[in-house]
Amino acid sequence: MSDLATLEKSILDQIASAADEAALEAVRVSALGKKGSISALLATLGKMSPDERKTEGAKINLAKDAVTQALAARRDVLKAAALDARLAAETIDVTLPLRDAPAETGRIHPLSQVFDEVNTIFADMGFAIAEGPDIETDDYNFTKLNFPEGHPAREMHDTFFFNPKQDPGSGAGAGGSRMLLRTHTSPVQVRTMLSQKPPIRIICPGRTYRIDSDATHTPQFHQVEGLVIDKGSHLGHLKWILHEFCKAFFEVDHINMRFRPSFFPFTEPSLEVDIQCRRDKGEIRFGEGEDWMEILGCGMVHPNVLRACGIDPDVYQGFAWGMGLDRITMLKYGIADLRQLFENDIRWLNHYGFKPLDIPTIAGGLSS
Ligand code: 2U9
Repeated sequence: MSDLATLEKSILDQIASAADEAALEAVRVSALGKKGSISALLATLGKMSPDERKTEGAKINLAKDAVTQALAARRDVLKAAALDARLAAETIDVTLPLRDAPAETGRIHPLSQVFDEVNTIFADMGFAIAEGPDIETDDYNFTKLNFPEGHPAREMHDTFFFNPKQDPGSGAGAGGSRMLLRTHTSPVQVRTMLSQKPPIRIICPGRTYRIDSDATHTPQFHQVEGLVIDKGSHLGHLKWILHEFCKAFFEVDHINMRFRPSFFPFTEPSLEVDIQCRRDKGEIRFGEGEDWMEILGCGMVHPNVLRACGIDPDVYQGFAWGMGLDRITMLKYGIADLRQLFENDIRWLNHYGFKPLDIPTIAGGLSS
């Protein structure tokens, strides 16, 4: 056997026994690469006589073609084998039990769900949602809302005040710059009135703080307040809005409401609102029964408040309301103890919480 025939046979044997594509590539490089054995033979042609080059060149090129074809054929075989191996390794067991999809895991806290429900109802009526900081000035939290100096709600037992600034003139009353944790979301309405021209239609949901801690109070709680300012706003509009809200929130077609006179510094007249209900073995039903339950406070915005916020009370009037979200969450979802809302007990949350995709909509039903 000639040297060329021996070399060709040796290369074809290596190709046939290459176990994978990487081994095959190594054989290709050792034969046809720049420093490969066949390339080296081709390089010898330059030194041969023209006749010798013709015969030897044809032989070497035949060997090169045979090697090239064998490489291509083996590559196809190895590729197909690699694909078969991958398909075999990646088969899935369709009988395995399903894992919870991400959208099914975790639960939305009932309070968060109620925030979404309330926002959805008022947004559907055309209200914008306004937010503001939890840390406020005495001025925005009290003074601009017509709380007279020395009003009990300003006292230390109600309000979380921050330390006064070093300047002795920055106490609670002096300039109203002393910082505090807002005791209601009303400063958000103040900020809105100072920055926007009427008509204004906003709701202000958020966290609020008071120094109060017992079975029915937590130092941090949640409110939603509403404000409408326009030239012809009146108590009839307020009554309609609250009536529609209560029906939508408690998901009943009919509800009786009772408006009782009350007092708040920021509204005149001021009213407290009860809804009719039936208490039955620890369960409460709305839209029926003989009992009344207080759920919110409201009134016409006091002219002093409008004036303090840059709105002329001789041109504009408005109404506002406020309600505690923790309480209406407990009422709607049958939660017996307020403190459960704040405990972050995962077992409780799995029971009372909502699925992440149960997003409340007016059309789709709020809690269904
Ligand atoms: C501005 C003017 C008026 C907001 C109002 C109430 C009545 C009210 C309580 C309900 C339960 C607070 O969480 S609670 O204890 N709130 O009764 N809130 S009117 O009136 C405003 C607000 C802002 C500028």
